[in-house]
Amino acid sequence: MTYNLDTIVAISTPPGYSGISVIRVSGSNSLDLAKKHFRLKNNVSLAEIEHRKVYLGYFVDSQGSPIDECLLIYMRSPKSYTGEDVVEFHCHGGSIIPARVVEEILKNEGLVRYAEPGEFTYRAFLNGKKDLTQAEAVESLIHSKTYFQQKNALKQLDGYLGTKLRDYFNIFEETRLALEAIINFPEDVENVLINIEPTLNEFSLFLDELISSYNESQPYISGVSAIIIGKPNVGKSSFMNLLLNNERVIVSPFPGTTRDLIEETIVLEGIPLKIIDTAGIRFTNDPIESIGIEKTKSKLDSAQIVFAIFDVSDKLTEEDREIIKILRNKKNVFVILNKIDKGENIDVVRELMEFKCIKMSIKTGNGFEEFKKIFRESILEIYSFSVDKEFYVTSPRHNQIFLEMKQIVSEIVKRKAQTEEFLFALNDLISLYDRLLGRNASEEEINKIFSRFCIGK
Ligand SMILES: Nc1nc2c(ncn2[C@@H]2O[C@H](COP(=O)(O)OP(=O)(O)OP(=O)(O)O)[C@@H](O)[C@H]2O)c(=O)[nH]1
Ligand SMILES: [Mg+2]
Repeated sequence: MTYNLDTIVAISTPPGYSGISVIRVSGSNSLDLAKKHFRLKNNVSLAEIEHRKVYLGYFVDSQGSPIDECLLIYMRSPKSYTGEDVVEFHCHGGSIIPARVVEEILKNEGLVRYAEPGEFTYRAFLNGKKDLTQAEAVESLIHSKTYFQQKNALKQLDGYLGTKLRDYFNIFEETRLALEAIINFPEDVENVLINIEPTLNEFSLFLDELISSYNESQPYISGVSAIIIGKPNVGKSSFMNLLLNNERVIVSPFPGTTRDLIEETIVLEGIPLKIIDTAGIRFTNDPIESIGIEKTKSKLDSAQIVFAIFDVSDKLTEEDREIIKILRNKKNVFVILNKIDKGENIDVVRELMEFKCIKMSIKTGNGFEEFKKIFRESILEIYSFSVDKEFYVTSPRHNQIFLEMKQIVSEIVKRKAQTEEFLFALNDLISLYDRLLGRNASEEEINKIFSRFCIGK
């Protein structure tokens, strides 16, 4: 994407039936376009449009015929999202109106063109309204799947990273200037004492915190892989359905119903789970079912969490014992003693005591709340998430920069401050900070970030 001064337009709300739809225009022709396409209720067009005032009227085509009743808001440069003159038409949604509004605006050839994906935010970044981490936060916020992600993205949007690092980097910058003077003009500069070590040490601790927060946030961002296993007919697909809260997987009273792997993504207690329902593990001559069982075993190897289901109302079979053996080699196992509504065989409970067990009736939903509670507590323990940090790094790009900063800092604290080597290292550190905020990020890097955006953002 290259920046030019074209005025751009796009629909900023998703397509489809909705109460309202927002059409956003940004650039120097916005105000003229608003004057041309907006009429007040009494059919009078506005000679002057005030900054940040809401007008009720009509969006009209070039002949002055109304297309929709709408609200108009004008935000004068630089006090707008993009930093340019911005006009928003809040029209009704649906398949016709937003498209017609844009179509009419685009008929003003040479004055306006359709925006590229992410172009509004890109302009906000180039006009200094947002640093790169804040621009990235817009995308994270929109695509948040969990409250965790949303909460962090909002802090990032607020400029958390830039603000937290600014104080350190002001000191690094001053030090760099002083060092340059000392090294380049030793005669002219009085002996200045550079004592940057305490700041570096403190900064190093802060980096540790950021880096560990990234590792901790990963399960909450990319999700955790989970698998449901058990012999045929114990209720695996019923459990998957309960988690999905719908009838996605076929359930039947006949063993062997699920023959292939069924994969879904759900959010369970704030954790995104990529969860697989499997064919029951048993000894079978059916070649198709055997393939399913082989696949189950291989998926089981890579799964981070296992939900193993047993029928607590019946006796354990050879197949159950096979599964118990497998479970002994797995971490993060949740054993579900299902069909408690049909009765409880105390031998089953005893044989499975070594695992974290939850008695349940998947059919009636009894025990599901208890299951979720145990799941939540264990997950917090497994992913060391007990201390709530102020902020979690969630972007791999940010984490990579912090790792590189950490490496430089670890090396320079060992060096003497008054040397050229120290100055070079300090330069590298500062240029990483600039890269983080997008001040000297490569065009390729910037394009990669904004290509993830959708039109209208
Ligand atoms: N009574 C009772 N029946 C249940 C319970 N959970 C599941 N079932 C029944 O058990 C039968 C098998 O359920 P499924 O969910 O298909 O079991 P599965 O483990 O996926 O079976 P396969 O795919 O064949 O391996 C169905 O008739 C369910 O209605 C429960 O808690 N209590
Ligand atoms: Mg099944």
